[in-house]
Amino acid sequence: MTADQAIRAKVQRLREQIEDHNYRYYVLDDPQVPDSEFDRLFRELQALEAGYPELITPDSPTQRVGGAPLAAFGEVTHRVPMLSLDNALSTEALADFDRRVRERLERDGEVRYAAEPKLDGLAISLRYEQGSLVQAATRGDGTHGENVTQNVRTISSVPLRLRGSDWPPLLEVRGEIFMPRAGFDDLNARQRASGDKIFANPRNAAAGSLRQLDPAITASRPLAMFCYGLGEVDGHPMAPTHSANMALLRGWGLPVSPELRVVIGLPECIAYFDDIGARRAHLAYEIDGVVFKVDSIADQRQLGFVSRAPRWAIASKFPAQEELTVVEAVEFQVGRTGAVTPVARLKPVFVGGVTVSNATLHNMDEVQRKDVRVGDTVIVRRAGDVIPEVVRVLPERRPAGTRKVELPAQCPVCGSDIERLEGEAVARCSGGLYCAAQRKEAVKHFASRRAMDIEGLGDKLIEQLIDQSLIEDPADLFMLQADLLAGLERMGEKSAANLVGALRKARTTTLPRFLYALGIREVGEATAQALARQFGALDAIGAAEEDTLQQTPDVGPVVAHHVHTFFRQPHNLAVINKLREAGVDWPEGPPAPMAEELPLAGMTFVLTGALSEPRDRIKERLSALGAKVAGSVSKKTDYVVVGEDAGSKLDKARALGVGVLDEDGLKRLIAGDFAGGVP
Ligand code: 5U1
Repeated sequence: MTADQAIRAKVQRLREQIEDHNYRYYVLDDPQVPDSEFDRLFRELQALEAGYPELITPDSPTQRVGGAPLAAFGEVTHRVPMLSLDNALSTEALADFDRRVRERLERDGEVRYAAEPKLDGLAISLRYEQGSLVQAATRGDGTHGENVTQNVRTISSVPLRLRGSDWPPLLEVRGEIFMPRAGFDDLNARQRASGDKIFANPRNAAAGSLRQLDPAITASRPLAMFCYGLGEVDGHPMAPTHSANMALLRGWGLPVSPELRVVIGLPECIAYFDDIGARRAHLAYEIDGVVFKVDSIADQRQLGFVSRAPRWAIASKFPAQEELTVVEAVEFQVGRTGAVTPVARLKPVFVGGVTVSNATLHNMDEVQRKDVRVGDTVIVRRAGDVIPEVVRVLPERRPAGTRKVELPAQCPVCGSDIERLEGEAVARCSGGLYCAAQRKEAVKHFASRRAMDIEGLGDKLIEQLIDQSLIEDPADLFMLQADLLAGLERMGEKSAANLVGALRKARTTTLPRFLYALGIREVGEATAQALARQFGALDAIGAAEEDTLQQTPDVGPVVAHHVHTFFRQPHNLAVINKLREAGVDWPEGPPAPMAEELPLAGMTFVLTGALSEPRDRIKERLSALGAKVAGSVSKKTDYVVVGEDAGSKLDKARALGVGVLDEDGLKRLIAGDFAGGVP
């Protein structure tokens, strides 16, 4: 084969692969590879076609927007085409975009951009005539989409009629239909329970739910929508900027991203991208980047389009969150409470901005459900700071001779029997503190920031201390001498002396921290605080019977049972005595007033923005006064406490009429005249 023929063959092969993936992704809603793999093939084809433009054909996947419409839905023609976006995969690419925009506009100063997250969903066009929703259509190939009106009407966030009366008589809005994470998890749990298909990610779940021929099925699926653009508009002037247009849409009752902001120039674009990237894992829905649009509509007109994408917008993408790799081994890790977790050891792969070589398989039910085997090619996913996980296996790539993964009968660390109780997903090593793995995890938990907060005592050091039998339990930590510590790996005299100082300091603690540090099953920080408040003293908690323990707010029979059992184990009591003898101490007192008598009892706070103290400390203080601290704002929230750069939570508080306090206001509230009630 000549070099020319080889290139032609390569181009042809790439087109076939892309078409095949496109068909599975867009038509069957059943992709075989992650987006990153598809993007890679697409970019490879684009690069080859750029080098050999004579090979470009009108039917190349690079020359069209999306997949073919499903035959069963009616076809809709988009009079104003539905565009797609060019991608920027690096800061340099974003800077190039900004430079091109400024050059084309012959602008000396900075450009104003509208910025918002790029949702991982399905593009949609809604047509309102005289204020009523008359049609909803998918993008399809950009000019012809599918008529999914009946299905979209079932999405509660899409208004069937616009609010007010100053809207254009003809208004087409474009946006994204998506499935929030919580809804996705619920849907998959329901699908699993009924033995139906499990969706690989919220995007596929949204697409699969919208493309149902029976609208009753769509109605049962938790879909949502945000609007991000306009199509055909007639009979009424719109605003001169994109951001103002979005504000108009919002006013007419259409959902628009609460994260939409106007940013000025490249540095603010980058700051916005970084901020959304940092908050990405905590958003209620999945996003895969940020879209920047030139805000001025006049500037947008001047910039125009190139084939399928506008010159005035760009999608800045986050690094891929899903990648393909191979399972090299499946091992079993033992946690603090003895839980035995299967872990896939992977051929290292760069995903979501880091190299991943391990992924959790959660428990044996998951291993069996996903049927992960050594040698399998798998999709691994890493979202934000979440632990990487195996999404699914690619069965067509399974080599011959693989075997199902079995739960070992004995603990891989201490050899004790592994038990799996009837009806429980989790298997446990029965070795207790005999098991070095459980001891290591117990000591790590004991020393952690929210427990005894022993500065400088990292995981690696704890592992050395246990492996070399220098400590048996947390109490032994307080006997450690600087000269012994200085001889350990990665330790010097200075860090050893610092650690001894930190241990001395950590001896004085609080009862809630000490209780939490003990690592009693199901006793998190909030429960430890509640128990400490209820009983006032450790011995009183240890002596309490299960029904007395249950009188503590939020302590049910399971927690009460774990606490009761813990204090009936002689080895636990021995460790507590040893800790007391080593000088670990905390103030005790009489039982606190009943929870409902506390000054902030029954109140719910939400903390947001950059606060001057760690959130944990503020949370601790509010809990001690009887308040709850929630993660999101709702009508039930009493106060949102705002620090600097507070974002969407502050907006939501205002929208719902929830009280807003700055830190001074909170201090006044805490220190204030409770007898007179709270402001
Ligand atoms: N957030 C957002 N996503 N998204 C997708 N904005 C946005 N704009 C788009 C697309 C395809 O297109 C514009 C050119 C209207």
